[in-house]
Amino acid sequence: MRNTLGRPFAAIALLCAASSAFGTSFTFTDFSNPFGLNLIGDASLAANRLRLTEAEENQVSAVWLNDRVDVQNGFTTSFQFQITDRGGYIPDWEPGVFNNGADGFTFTIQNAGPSALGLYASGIGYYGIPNSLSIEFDTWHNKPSYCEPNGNHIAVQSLGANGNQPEHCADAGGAFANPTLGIAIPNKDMSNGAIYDVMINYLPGALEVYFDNLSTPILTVAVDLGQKLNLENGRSAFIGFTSSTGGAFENHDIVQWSYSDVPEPSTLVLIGGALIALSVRRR
Ligand SMILES: [Ca+2]
Ligand SMILES: [Ca+2]
Ligand SMILES: [Ca+2]
Repeated sequence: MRNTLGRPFAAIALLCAASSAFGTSFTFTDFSNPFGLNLIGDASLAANRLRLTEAEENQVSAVWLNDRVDVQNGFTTSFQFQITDRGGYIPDWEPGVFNNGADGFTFTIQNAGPSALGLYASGIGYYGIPNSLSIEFDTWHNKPSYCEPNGNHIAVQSLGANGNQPEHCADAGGAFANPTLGIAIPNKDMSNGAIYDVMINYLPGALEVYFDNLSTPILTVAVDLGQKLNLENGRSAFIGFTSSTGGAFENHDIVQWSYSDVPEPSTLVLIGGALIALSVRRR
């Protein structure tokens, strides 16, 4: 619930993307100006937020940054989400369990393309996207074949270059291996209408996911994106969000989002040189 992104910025969303030589860094303090974003499917803007899906049946969306970013360099990304107005179908296979509202959203890294879109409902908008890794914030307990622990979990999902899958176990028929690299159960209800903070940190070999508590990761997964996925030039991919609803639904809103490459020492020197050059030119 803390706003770790700090001081209130101007209302206009700010996108600062330097050339790849200097890394990529941007902050959307809100989404009044969605410059640089590709909204696909049912994604929309509502009250200066990125509304991945609204509280209606059978929605599916993706939102990608227009240009690939160098993820393999390492990055940190932070966002706030809020899930509201849950409703629709209530599951009948786990009586007494409060699980209405669906299906959740993901932060996804993919090199399938700038218009990639997965399946709705249990697919959370990432099911089927090849060459992807998704961190799902899953708010619906799908039937037992999905091996889901409940209707409120966070998981890291990838099948490498193959189409991604939302299950948390291998296919019984051998069609796919277990896509789950890690899974955690938050002790707070992600759909309760609160604004939650998320931070995701990656360095080659380790991906950390923080939820609500930004000092201790809820999930740490051993993964090297450059080995797991076919990245562009071995380094770059599209990043963004996916989401869906099914017979049950809720608003999935991203309130703000920031991203930054972890600069390499040589890049820091280059940035220093560029800033000096800029200050000289402006005199
Ligand atoms: Ca739910
Ligand atoms: Ca799941
Ligand atoms: Ca689910």
